[in-house]
Amino acid sequence: AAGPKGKALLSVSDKRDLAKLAEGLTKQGYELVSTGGSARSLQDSGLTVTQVDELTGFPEMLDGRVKTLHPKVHGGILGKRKDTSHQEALQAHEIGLIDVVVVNLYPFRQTVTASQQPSFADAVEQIDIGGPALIRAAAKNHEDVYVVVDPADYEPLLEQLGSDAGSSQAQHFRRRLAWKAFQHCSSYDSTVSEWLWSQIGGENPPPALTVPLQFSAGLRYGENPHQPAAFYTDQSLAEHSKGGVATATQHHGREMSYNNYLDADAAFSTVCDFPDPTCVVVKHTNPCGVASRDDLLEAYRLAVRADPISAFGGIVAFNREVDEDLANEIRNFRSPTDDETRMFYEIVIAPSYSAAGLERLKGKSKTLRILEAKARAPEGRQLRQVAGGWLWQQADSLTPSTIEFKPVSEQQPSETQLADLCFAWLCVKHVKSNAIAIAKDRRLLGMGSGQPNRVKSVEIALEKAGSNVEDSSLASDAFFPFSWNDSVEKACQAGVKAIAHPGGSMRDSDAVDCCNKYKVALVTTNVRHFKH
Ligand code: 93A
Repeated sequence: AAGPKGKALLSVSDKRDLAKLAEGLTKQGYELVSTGGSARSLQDSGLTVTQVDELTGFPEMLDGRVKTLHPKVHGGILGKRKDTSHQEALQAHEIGLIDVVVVNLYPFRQTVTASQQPSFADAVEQIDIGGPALIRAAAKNHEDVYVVVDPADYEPLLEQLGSDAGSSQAQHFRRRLAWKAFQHCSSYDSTVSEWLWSQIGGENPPPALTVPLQFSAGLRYGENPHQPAAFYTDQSLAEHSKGGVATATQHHGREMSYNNYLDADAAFSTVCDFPDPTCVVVKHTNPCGVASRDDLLEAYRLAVRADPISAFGGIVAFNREVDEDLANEIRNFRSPTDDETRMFYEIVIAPSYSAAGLERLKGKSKTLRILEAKARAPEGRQLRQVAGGWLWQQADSLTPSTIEFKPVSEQQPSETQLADLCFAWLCVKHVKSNAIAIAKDRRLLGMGSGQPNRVKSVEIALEKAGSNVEDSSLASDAFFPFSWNDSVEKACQAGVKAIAHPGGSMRDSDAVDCCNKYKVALVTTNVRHFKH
């Protein structure tokens, strides 16, 4: 017979805190009903529990595929308490009411994202059917039933059960539980669907998108203080392909802000694209300092000097371990424009830190955010929101190693110039369009970003490069349009000696003529790197 308060059905894979909850329920007068493994775990804790097959009069069958899928279970959950015909039907079929349903599902995500990949059949076996049916039934009938999917809700549940079930507060609580319950099922189904999509080769574009997003953290605010904001992680990522800012570890500093996430992501994705030891400084998602050197410390010095004013308050990213010497340098570096001021950064992000390096860096300031992140290849989906919809694209995974730099001018680029062009090309890929990058000797000298006309971006990049522009190389993220004679000629006149652009403009030959006039090497790449 049911306890004086009613029946509670417990069927969980994650058995965390289960005994504590069950004890609380028993104390309050609930009879416990449970499936095989959950029942065993409760009995081991010395609790009295009814097996679900006793309740249904039907054995668990098909290797557990059918355990709770039975009218004695679902009738007891779904029957409306205040509906006489429902109550009569339940009585006629000797179905007892179930008032509390506590379920969490087979660990499907953990199974398919484990470093040890399961077989297809083993993964399929982890698709929970009866569990979601229980959760959905209880959530639908939340007017009368409490449904709990998250161990964090066990305590609040026990508290609520101790007070008036008819109060508006209790009703609000049950609605909240129901909302969470459907979230749980929906995220679960998204994971199953994403996995099946990957198993059939990831047909592109996916005809339907179901990204299982998991709440990760509330943020103080969004881009501006009047905008509420939060951070969600993508649960579909396989453990072995995790990486990037979303799975970074924060060792030190103030909590991450909305803009911090965007900037740290821009900085780390850029730096991870470079093959040699590299430092990238980002401000407002644009790389304003980039340098590659065999010595990471030297790369850091050069990257910051590219544009020290912009670097102040920026994000510094590395693609190699930060050691003690480098940490000391970051700590003590003075602004090259003002000897009195030590450089201030929002974030340092790197794939690893030596123990001493991390300690030194922590000493720079209380607020400096120190992040450790695994590199993440720019593969897979990219989603962006527009009013009323979402855009999907494959991430831009092209790097100079897969691009042919084809000379089209009389002047052929030297080996050094080709290397500089590759470097500038990698920089320009990560700069907002219209993007121009000027580089020399594996170092960014100047960049122009986000200007609505390309000539302006060229002017800004040249101005930033200043007197260093002599013998440098310039990359343009898209071809020079009709205004080529402004852009190309300005660069040539300033002293740029090699230029790379995608080519493909109707006026391409004009750009070639201009370069020939100034004895500048022009190469085309046949690919472009718009970044909007
Ligand atoms: O195989 S199922 O889809 N068939 C069912 O009828 C069923 N009922 C509950 N899986 C089912 N469950 C799931 O079993 C629950 O969602 C829970 O995750 C798990 C608990 O099993 P046990 O108590 O045996 O450990």
